[in-house]
Amino acid sequence: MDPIHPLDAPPPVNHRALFSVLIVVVVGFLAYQYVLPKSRLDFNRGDAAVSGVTLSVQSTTTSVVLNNQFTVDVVLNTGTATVTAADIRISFPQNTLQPISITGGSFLPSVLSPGTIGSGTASIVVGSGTAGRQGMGTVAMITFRAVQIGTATIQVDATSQVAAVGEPVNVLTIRTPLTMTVANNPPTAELSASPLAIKTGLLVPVSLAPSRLTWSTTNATAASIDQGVGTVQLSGTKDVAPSTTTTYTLTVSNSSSSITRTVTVQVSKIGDIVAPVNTIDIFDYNAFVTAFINNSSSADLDADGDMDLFDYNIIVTNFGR
Ligand SMILES: [Ca+2]
Ligand SMILES: [Ca+2]
Repeated sequence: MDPIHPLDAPPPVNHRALFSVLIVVVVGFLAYQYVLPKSRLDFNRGDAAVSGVTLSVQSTTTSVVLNNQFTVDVVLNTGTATVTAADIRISFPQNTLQPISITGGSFLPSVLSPGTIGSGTASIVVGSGTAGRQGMGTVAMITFRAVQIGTATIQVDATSQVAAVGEPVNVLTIRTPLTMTVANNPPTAELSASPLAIKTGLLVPVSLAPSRLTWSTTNATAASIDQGVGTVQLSGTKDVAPSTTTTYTLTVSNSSSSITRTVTVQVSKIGDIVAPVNTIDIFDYNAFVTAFINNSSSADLDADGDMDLFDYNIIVTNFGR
């Protein structure tokens, strides 16, 4: 027989190929209907306990100045859970931190129980709304005023609870506190001298006053001045009569920090009227005599209001020194 089919006959049906396609379709349908949904169900059922669910107190800084306010965040990390709600309970040292406010954060935006804050404790209950949340975000913000120098640890209480999809019990496993340091205000200080320039010499009349240092401070617990002055009150005055130009440094401190302030008392020789400075020579003598003739007050070297032989005595006694 001729195995060649006539040209006008239909092509032979490939039964084996059709059967293979049918098998693939049936297996795929069965897998879609039963196997894949079951595996998804197993995944969602959460047979293994969730882990890594953390409430932590966080802040951009761990130091605050006394009497200032600061805000910390309570941050939830959902770990492997899908979180729907959190009952957040915080404790803090009431001697150090004055409570101001607690509000809910954006991560669990529904406030289920309004925030309450009092001496040493704060709490709020927040929920996710229509769907659980995964990831990490702020669930509460707490504002305090620091009222005592020292350290203050803000704790997430063990009574805090977190609820998650598929979990009938509290899933909170990690609670992380935050320790803030309350520091004193930095001290401030002012230091001045009057007059800023004094005269000295072999013959220094009593009427030529020394320079008076005057200082004041705020937030300080200790103060001292160098150049032999030593420990001083937190504000006060002290007369000084250095023999040469001298810079005085006031050092002021408290438990947090210290600062310094300086002032320079210029000292020149009595009778040194004109340049060169600190040399009493014929030009100073000339300036004195000229002022004396003109009855100028610049000839009153001992500053007693009179221009007389005592002024003349000063310049001749110190001449050449
Ligand atoms: Ca001179
Ligand atoms: Ca005089």
